[in-house]
Parts: sequence; structure tokens; C-alpha cells
Amino acid sequence: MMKLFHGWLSSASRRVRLCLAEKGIAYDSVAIDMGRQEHHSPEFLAMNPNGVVPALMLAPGRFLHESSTICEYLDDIQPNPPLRPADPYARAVMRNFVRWTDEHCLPHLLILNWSLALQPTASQWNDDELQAKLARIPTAERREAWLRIARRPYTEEEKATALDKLLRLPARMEDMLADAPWLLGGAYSLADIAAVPFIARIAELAPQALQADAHPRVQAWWQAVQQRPAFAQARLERFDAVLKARAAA
Ligand SMILES: N[C@@H](CCC(=O)N[C@@H](CS)C(=O)NCC(=O)O)C(=O)O
Repeated sequence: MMKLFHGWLSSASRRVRLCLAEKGIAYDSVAIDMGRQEHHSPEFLAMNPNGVVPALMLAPGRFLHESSTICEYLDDIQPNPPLRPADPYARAVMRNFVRWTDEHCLPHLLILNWSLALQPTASQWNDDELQAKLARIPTAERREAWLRIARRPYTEEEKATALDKLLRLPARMEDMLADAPWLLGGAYSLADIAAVPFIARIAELAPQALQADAHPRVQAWWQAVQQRPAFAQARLERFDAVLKARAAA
């Protein structure tokens, strides 16, 4: 059976869980504790050299990383229900949208999420601990992000700007939903799945952005997403509830 190494709160992991659930593919779940940098261990880096979740183990020694790649792989090996348009042009449009969410949503959500979930722990590390932890991070971009939350927390202004930028997603989706219920037309696709984790966080951080007077089509889309059985199976639990439960544990 496949094994998914993931984070419960991670948007990229949520995307893969949503896809696995839509496909009805059974898998073993291995939750990675990012507060303990389990994803920077040599064992994890052997699965995903970028040192980020998720990673999917297909068989011993056979791994995949990058949530968008993993989702396309799952659609290849389990074509039903199809989650990509058959038409090559529509498929290319889908890939560009997914890429846009990777480049324009994830970095902004990172600022908001890490400030809540990882900063309390990272800010406690002494300089030696911090240097040792930074040395294990394979990319300069994420080393900088960890350094920020450990020593120079994102300011309120930076967080407000990040939220503003994240809110370009519902605006963009409102246009895409002009003629059909799903982002690429009549069928739910990997484009919708790419957006779901970000809209789920926007529903928590800025619920007004999903109201009918702001983005009525996105509101209807979000209601329809939440009614899909796969949505419940993927367990996109509220961020604050998960953090509270972790603190209590
Ligand atoms: N492009 C990657 C992004 C993966 C990613 O950034 N994962 C985040 C969680 S959403 C992560 O592992 N963060 C921890 C870190 O960077 O140390 C994908 O889609 O798989």
C-alpha cells in the first residue's frame, strides 16, 4: 500500500489527501511533525530532497514529491473518476492555474500559518540549536523562512500584505466560475483541488471574502466542495482547533 508522509495543516499535503480521497485510493498515513523538523531528517530528504511535505512512497525506494506531480500521477494510475480534462488545451490551462496557486498563494499562506504554528517553538531555540537546524534545510528560501520565524517574526504589516495577496485567489476564481460550477467547467478537477486548501484557510482567516456580496460564485463553489464525501475524508480541520488540541496534548 502507498504511504503518504504529510502534515495535517499543510496545504500541499491537503491537496494530495483530497485527491487520494476522490480516487478512493487507500494509503497509510504518516504525519510529519514540522515543529520537530522531521522533514529535514536524512530519511525524509531521501524521499523528498526539497525537505517539504508531502512525499508519497509508492514502494520501498520509490518516492514522489511535489503535490501537483503526485496528483497527476494518481490520476494516471487511477483514471476514475477523471480529475483532469481530456482536452490538451484545458489540461494546460489547469496546469497553469495549479502553478499559479503554488507560486502566488502558498508563499503568502506560509507567512500566516508559520507565524501561528511554528514561531512559538522556533523562537525558543538558542543560537546553536538554530544554526544546527538551519544547516539541515536543503533550500535557501526555506532556510530564510525558518530564520524569520525564529529571530525576525513577520510583522503585522507583512501578515496583512500576505492576506491581501492571498485574497487574489477568490477574485481570480470568481472570474473562472462565470459560466460553470467548477473552475474548468462542468467537472471537478485538479484545479479545484489545488484551490481547496487555500479557500479553506481563507474561510477561517477572512470569511467575508467568501460571502455572497464579495464573491457569490466562490461561495457556491465552496459549499459544493464541502458537500463532496472526499472533503470530509481528507480531514481539512480548522487550523485553530488543531493547534489548540496540540497545545493541550
Ligand atoms: N511545491 C511543494 C510545496 C510543499 C511545501 O511547501 N510544503 C510545506 C507545507 S504546505 C512544508 O513542508 N513546509 C515546511 C518547511 O518548508 O519547512 C508541493 O506542492 O509539494
